[in-house]
Amino acid sequence: MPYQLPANFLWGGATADFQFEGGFNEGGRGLLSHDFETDGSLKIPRHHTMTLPNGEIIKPKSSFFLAEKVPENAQPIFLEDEYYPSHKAVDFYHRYKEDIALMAGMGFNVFRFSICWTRIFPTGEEEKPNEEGLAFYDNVISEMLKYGMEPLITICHDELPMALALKYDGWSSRHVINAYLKYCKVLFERFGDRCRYWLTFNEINAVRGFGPTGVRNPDGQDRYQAVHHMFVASAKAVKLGHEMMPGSQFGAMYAMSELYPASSKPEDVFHRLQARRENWYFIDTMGRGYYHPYVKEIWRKHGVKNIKMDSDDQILLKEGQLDFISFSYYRSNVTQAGDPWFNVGGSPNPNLETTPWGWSVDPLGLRHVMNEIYDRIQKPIFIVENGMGAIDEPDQNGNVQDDYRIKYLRDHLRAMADAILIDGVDCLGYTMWGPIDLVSLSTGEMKKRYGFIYVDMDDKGKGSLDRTPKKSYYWMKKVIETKGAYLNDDYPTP
Ligand code: BGP
Repeated sequence: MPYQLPANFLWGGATADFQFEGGFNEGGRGLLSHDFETDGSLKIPRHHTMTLPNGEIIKPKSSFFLAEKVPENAQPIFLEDEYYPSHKAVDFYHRYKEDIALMAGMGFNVFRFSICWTRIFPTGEEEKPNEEGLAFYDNVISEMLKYGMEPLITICHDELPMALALKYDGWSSRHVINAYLKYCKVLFERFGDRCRYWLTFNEINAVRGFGPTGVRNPDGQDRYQAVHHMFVASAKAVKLGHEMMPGSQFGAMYAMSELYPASSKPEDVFHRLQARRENWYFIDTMGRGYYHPYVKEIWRKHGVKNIKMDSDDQILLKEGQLDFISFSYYRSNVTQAGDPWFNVGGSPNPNLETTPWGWSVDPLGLRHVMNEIYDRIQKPIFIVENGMGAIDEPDQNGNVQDDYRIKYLRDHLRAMADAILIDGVDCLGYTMWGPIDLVSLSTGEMKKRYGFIYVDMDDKGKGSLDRTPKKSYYWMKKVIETKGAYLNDDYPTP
């Protein structure tokens, strides 16, 4: 079947504030938990820098997948000999006009970005929002609309005002729901007339650690309690958003790698079902509006004794259901009976090639995931992150010939088109992760690049920060221009 996607299909890119903006102490912005995260690599995990009352420095691991405990009396501290990538990131804060123009040059009709909570409420609890922060996003949105780019706004991308983390133990407290709602209301008031698509949380099924949730003991009981509060916060935001902005569309975003049983042994296949439910837990509850019976078994496995709920929480979940389901897809993994429950994501798929960061490349897995979600929830879906983190070496003229990225994207876009055109999946759009190179979330590196546009900067923030389109930029421009027809075999492929 020829690849030709509907005229209203949304094509674009996706970013997150603390990986992209920089300007961490400008415009009245308050501190985020991420501001205290160092850089790292595949071998050396990123860490927070903190201090104890006796002056001792501690460095808890900041990986958002791992549950690392943070002592109750630890306070964040900046150390002179550490590099903190969020502080400068790649400087979108000062270069947004140039960056948006570059993205518009590829024909993007959507751009997903996240609003930095502490630009709007520096500690999360001020009575009035910070006007300078609102003005920044106002300018960003106006600039996008100038080029016909639809905003897709992530309200909270794995982040929390540091003040809320320290004061309330983050999302383990219901107080944070009120702070989040206050923040949402301001965004809806200011931007609601111009922004239709909203995501309440990013990868809510993956966030566990202190960085994104502010929970110091993110195991079992506390984690699932925090997640319940996030479910309620999301539902309230959706309800409020629908009231304040008729016609608005709400999603939340889930990390959805493909997951296969390691073999056809019944035990492995059943284990896969159970491991997958660790993700369905989030999508089902928010997408269908209620906790399913299987959640009891999940709580039992994680040592959860009791989730405290207010009497109207269940009604809220129902009323604040999502309009669409959005997700990130990068790779596939395998799982087998006996794998520990903290490793629900599985291990790299041995049948596939991997990226330099060990992520298995699996385009068909994307088609499978799209079908799985759509079959289950029967609401439109939106692929809001996908892409290949690779090492790009500019040639002597400063150009990057990234044929490997073109191949990765071509194969994934074809799989996506198959799911839409052959399987009948209702998919609103596709936003490639990091259209302009930005800081990696998992490792804090700069050399793990995703972009169509090269940024001259190294892992320690050195470089001119100049932007240069890569070969993939011109390729993707053609794909968008032809609404996917450029994916057909009659066009040149690398
Ligand atoms: C997702 C996050 C993004 C992003 C992406 C790529 O988990 O939502 O913030 O960074 O993954 O991951 P990484 O940056 O670790 O390569």
